[in-house]
Formats: sequence, structure tokens, C-alpha cells
Amino acid sequence: MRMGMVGVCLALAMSCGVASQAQIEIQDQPPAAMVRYDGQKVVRVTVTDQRQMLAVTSLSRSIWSHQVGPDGSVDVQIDADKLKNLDELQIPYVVLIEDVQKLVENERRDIAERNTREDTAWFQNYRTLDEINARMTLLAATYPQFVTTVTIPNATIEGRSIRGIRFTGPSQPGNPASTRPAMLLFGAEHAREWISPMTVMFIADQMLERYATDGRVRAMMDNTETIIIPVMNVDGYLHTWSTERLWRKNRRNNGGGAFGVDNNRNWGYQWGGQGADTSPSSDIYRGASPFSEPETVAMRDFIIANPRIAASIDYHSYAQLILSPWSYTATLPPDAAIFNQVNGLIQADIASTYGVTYTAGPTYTTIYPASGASLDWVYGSAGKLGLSIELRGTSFSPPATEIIPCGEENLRGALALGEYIGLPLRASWTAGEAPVVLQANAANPIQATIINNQGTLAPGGAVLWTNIDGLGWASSPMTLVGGTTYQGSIPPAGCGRPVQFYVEATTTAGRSVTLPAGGTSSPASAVYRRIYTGINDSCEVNNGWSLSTTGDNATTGRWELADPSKTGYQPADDHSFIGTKCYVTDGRVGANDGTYDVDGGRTTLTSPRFDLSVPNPNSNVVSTSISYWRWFSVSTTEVFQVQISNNDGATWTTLEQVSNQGNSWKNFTAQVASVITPTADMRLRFIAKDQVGSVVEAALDDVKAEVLACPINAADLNNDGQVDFGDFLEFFNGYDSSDPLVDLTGEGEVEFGDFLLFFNLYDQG
Ligand code: 0X9
Ligand code: ZN
Repeated sequence: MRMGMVGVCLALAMSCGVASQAQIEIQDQPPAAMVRYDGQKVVRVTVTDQRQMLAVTSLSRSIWSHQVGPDGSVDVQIDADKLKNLDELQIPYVVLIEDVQKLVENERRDIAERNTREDTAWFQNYRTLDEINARMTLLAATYPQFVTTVTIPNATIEGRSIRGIRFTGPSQPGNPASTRPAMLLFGAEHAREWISPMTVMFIADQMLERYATDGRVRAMMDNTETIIIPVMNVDGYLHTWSTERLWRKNRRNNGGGAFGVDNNRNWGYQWGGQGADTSPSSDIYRGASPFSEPETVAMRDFIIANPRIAASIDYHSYAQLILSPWSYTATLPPDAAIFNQVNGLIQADIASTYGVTYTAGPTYTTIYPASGASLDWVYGSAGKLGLSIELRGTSFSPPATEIIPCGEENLRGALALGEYIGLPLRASWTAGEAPVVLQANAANPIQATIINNQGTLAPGGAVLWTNIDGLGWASSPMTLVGGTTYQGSIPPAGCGRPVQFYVEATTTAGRSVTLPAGGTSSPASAVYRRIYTGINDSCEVNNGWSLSTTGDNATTGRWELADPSKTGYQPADDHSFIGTKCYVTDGRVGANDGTYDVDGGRTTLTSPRFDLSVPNPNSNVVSTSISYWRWFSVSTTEVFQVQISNNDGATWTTLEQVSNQGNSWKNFTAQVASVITPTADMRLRFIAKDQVGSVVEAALDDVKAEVLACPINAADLNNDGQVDFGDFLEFFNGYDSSDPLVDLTGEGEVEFGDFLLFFNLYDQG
């Protein structure tokens, strides 16, 4: 029998579906009883040739993983008493799972146990179909402005619907929601790959939740529609919960006691070739004909009916792979370069999350041949970017604690794909935001990050447009200064003058983008001043701050400079756009929220001395501002105190006192002069206290204090501290062109009164 099977196997051993024979035997048991896996192990074998692979396939019950890379390792589920056969054949193996039955039982017990705990969040446990459907209903009700539900009726062998949700940001002028390219993310094409629906749900859940606060999510959602279908193989998924944890295929009754078609071998592009089986009992049974199964038909018709779908990801598990066409042949697809690029973008975003590298490449060469797989049809027939991702894990039962990390990294991967299709060309300020004050009488460098995913930027394709004082738009080229960063220069102008500006990027294909998005109609704006910086600290290195002071008595949670880790009260990240650190009352996570919070008293953070005096007596002070971002999250009524000193800390004045700010960074901005006289001897201090035994977490970032001024003599038009012939020239140029700069009388018009006033002031010197 075994030899016969080997005989009919085509080129690749993996196409032999011996594995499912054991599963068929157990099919005959009463459906109420869960199928058992007693005496079975999962081992990682390393095969050196096809003959060995054939032997492994025939000895094992089910192939769990894939032949990845040149090492020839593959994970198989196997009866313990077959291991001696591997020894005899000199096929090396390591045991990954000692007892499959135990694994499945433990998983079930853990899921049930977590569900009895009140504090188990949705993504801290695996979820049934009913729970997944209920959460999609909840998301649609919670975010009615974004979400609509998708139901494909009568879409499975057993007559069930396939369900999903679709969502995008609200329509904008010139950017209606109804025209955006869409991205389809679907899971559980294979029933037992439980982390896939959880990951797809996490992506949807977090995009919707973060739209309001995360600029990257918002930009992607404002330009792309996302459609998620967490469970494609609905019948099979139910079967894994009710009857047979390790079921893979759909639930077609093939007759003769054999059940199931592998939907991922049933799609109708190059159906039935290598890596698919004709045997109805095989785990990779291709079905009677292309699209013989209602599930694949439903997905095919859904994709055809939604022509805005530009890309899809079919999520599977496990092996940490990003797969692109082809699956049926080793020949590279016509768009291999594009797939390479897109794979790389997704891979980089996933890796940047927790450092987990997903291997990327065409299915055929990266895993194995798989004819009739979803992505070949999505690309080959529908002409879209069809991808598949094999998620985290070392089994089909990864610990539930893997759900959120797997979701986080794949949220970023999905953002990368969404940006590729919806925001192929995009620009942002390298510093996070555009400046609102520029140094007077000086050229001000400004940097933009321009990302161009489809095509190349035209020569001279990055331009800075400026409009000083409303006199007219002028452009100057920006130059590439490294990576994707372009630098331009806002030209010099006199103190007090306003300027508008924006960046424009154009590709060789003629696609263009502006930053801000409105271009001339809603440019960024700033004003020229003399800027005297007192302090400007992004809190990445310690520039002279003291982390404690005499009398501090907190026993834990003392101030430190660190990259904070999220607790129920502490931020996950610093505030700065660039960098990772901030001052925080012990940034560590402990056994619980109270482990490293402030306990037992006071902890004080004191700034270095800084100068807010005005060095040039010839100046009119416009503002003396102070700004910082602080975090203060407490379980009760504790107070965060901020004090300021203008005598190097000899005495202190309260700047602000705040109670619980919740779990978010909040900005504080004030005019120093309204609190204390600015001097050259300023300091700040930040006091966090635990008085009543609360959970107390404070943090501080991005501290800035500066004096903005302009020359005292309005006739010093060129702002060089003297009234002389240079100002005379400025005045006459400005007067000729009705430049508001020379509206010295300030009534909104350049007229003879300004002329008289200028000569008066000029005479006074
Ligand atoms: O064999 C498969 O269908 C997939 N691996 S799995 O272990 N999840 O079964 C990989 C096939 C590649 N995926 C697509 N082409 N969609
Ligand atoms: Zn799969």
C-alpha cells in the first residue's frame, strides 16, 4: 500500500497525502468525542534527498511544517513507534512535541481556564467562530463611520456564510472613500492554523483603535480600504473546535470515508500540477476540479466583484515566511521585481517590531510546490498582488501569549502593503512636524522624508516652495542627504515676517505629492524671529539633569532616563518622534503594575541650568515660552508638581500641579514671564510622589524653552542690530512692492505714513 502510494507520487514527495489516513480512521468515531492523538509526537527531521522525504512522508501522519531552505528540515506528526524506522533509515530528527495528545489537551484546558479569568483580554486567548463573529459585529457597531460588514451567504460545503468586515477612513475632498484601492486579508483557509484568524482580527481591531492617535495608521486608512475575512474555512474551523483539533481541509464528504478538500489546492490557476494530490484522503487533496469547492468559489467571486482589491494576504501558519507567486512553478513571475520589493517592505516592517525575520520569496522555492494555491490565482488570473504569510509558531498550538506579538508585527506588515497600494508616494517632515518659527535673517534648512514605492523620483523631483510675506511663490531644489531624506532651505527674511512653504515630490511617471497635502491651498506657515534657545532636550542622553535631590525618599520608581516598557500605568514608548528614551519613574515592567511605580515617598528630577535672558538689549521680546510633554498616570489622587526657579534653584515657584492624566502623553505650554521673571539662571524640577500607597507613574520628554524676539527699532529692517544704509535699501525695495514688512504704522497698508515714520526712526538711529 505504502509503496503503491509512493509510485503515484509526482516529482515531489510532499504531494503524497498519507498523513490523513489516520485522521480518516478516527473520523468514524462519534462526532461528539474529540479525536485523540495518543502516542504521537512531532519531530523535526532533516532529509537529504527525495527518497528520504518519501520515506518520511509515508511514515508520518501529517506534515506540519515545510522544507525550508537548504537544510531540508521538516516537522512531521508521527507515531512514537515509527521513530525506530527513522533511525534505521539514518534520518536524523529532534523531538519538538513529546505528546501531541497532551499538547491538544493542555491547549484546551488553558483556553477554558483563561476564559474563567475576568481580566483576560480578547487577544489573550484563542477564539471560537462565534466569538470572532461577535467581535466583528462589535467593531462595526463601535466604528460605524469606518466599518461595514461583509457576508458571503451559502459559501461553505455545510451551507454557512463566510463573514468579514471592510473599513477605510472617512471621505475627504478629492479623496472619496469609494475610489480607494483595497487590500484583502484573510485567515483560516486551513482550519487548524488558529493564529491566523486571531492575527487578522488583531490587525483590524488595532487599525480601527489607532486611527485617532497613530498618524501612520491614519494615513494608510485614509488612502486604502482594508477588507478582513478572518475565517475562510468556516466548517473546518468549527470542526477543529468541536471534533478534531488538527483538521486542515474543508468538510466535503468525498465518499469512502474520506473527508475534505484542501482549499489551498483548489484555486483555478494552474490547478492540479505539482504539490497537489489526487487522493481524496490526502491532506493536500486538490478536489474534483478547479473551483469545485464553495469556499474557493466564494472567495474568487468576492475578489472579482470587488475590483478595487489591489492586493491580498492569505494568512497561514507556521514557519515565519512571506510567500509570493509562483506556487506551481519555479519559474519567476513577470512581476518578480515588484514582488521582491513588496516582500521586502513587509519583511522590514515585521522585523522592525520585535526583530523577528520572516523569510521571503516565491512559494515554490521557499517552501515547496503547491499548485492551486490562492496566491497563484489572485496574481495569475485576477492580476493582483497575491501574497501569503506563514505566521509565528512552532506548532499549530502556539501559546496564546504569542497572539499579540504576532499581531503587532503583522499589523506593521499589513501597513506596509496598504501603503504600497494606497500611498505609493508619500512625504513627511523628517523631524515629525514643520517648524513654526524660523531664525530671522538666516537660511533655515528643512528636511522631508520622501518614500517612493512605485517608480523613481524624477531628477530634481523634490522641490521646496516658499512664499515670504505673501509676495509670491518661489521654488528651490531639495537634495538627497541620505536614505529617503531630502533637504531644502527656506530663504532668509527679516524678523517678524511670515512665510508659507510646502514640499512637492514628482516621480518620473508623473505622480506627485505635496507636504502638507494641500500644497498651495493649505501650506505650512512660520514666522521669522530671533530665536534664543534656553533648553531644547529630546531626552535621549542626559544633558545634566539630576535624578534625585536631598530629601527624596521614594523606595522604588525613582527617576531614570530610559526607554519605558508598557504597564497599566506606564507608557510603552517615549514621546519624541525621533529616539526612544525619556525621563521616567523607573521604566521597567515587573510582576505587576505596582512593582516599579513610585512607592514610599518622593522622587525629584531637576533640569540643568538654562538661560532665558535676552542677550541683545536691542530686542523686543515676543515670547518666552516653555513646553514639555509629561505623562502622569495614577490609580488614586496623587499630584504631580512642576516647579521653576530663576535663581539656579535657590527658591522655587509652582509652574503647574496636575492630578491623574490617564494613559497618554500630554503637552504643557506656558509663557514663563506670566509665572516668574526670566533670567539667565533658570531651572525646572518635576516631583512625583506616592503619599497614599497608589500606583504612580510619571514621565517627561521633549523639554523646550526659548526666547523669541525682534529688534527694538522697527527701522532695523535687515535685523542686524543697527539702523543704517542697509535698512534704507530694504525700506525702498519694500515700499516699491508694497511689502507688508514696511507697514511700520501697522494699519495694513503701505503708504506715506510708513515713509515718514521710517525717516523719523532712521534719524534716531
Ligand atoms: O501548503 C500550503 O497550503 C501552505 N502551507 S501550510 O502549512 N499553511 O499549509 C503554503 C502554500 C503557500 N500559500 C499560498 N500559495 N497561498
Ligand atoms: Zn495553511
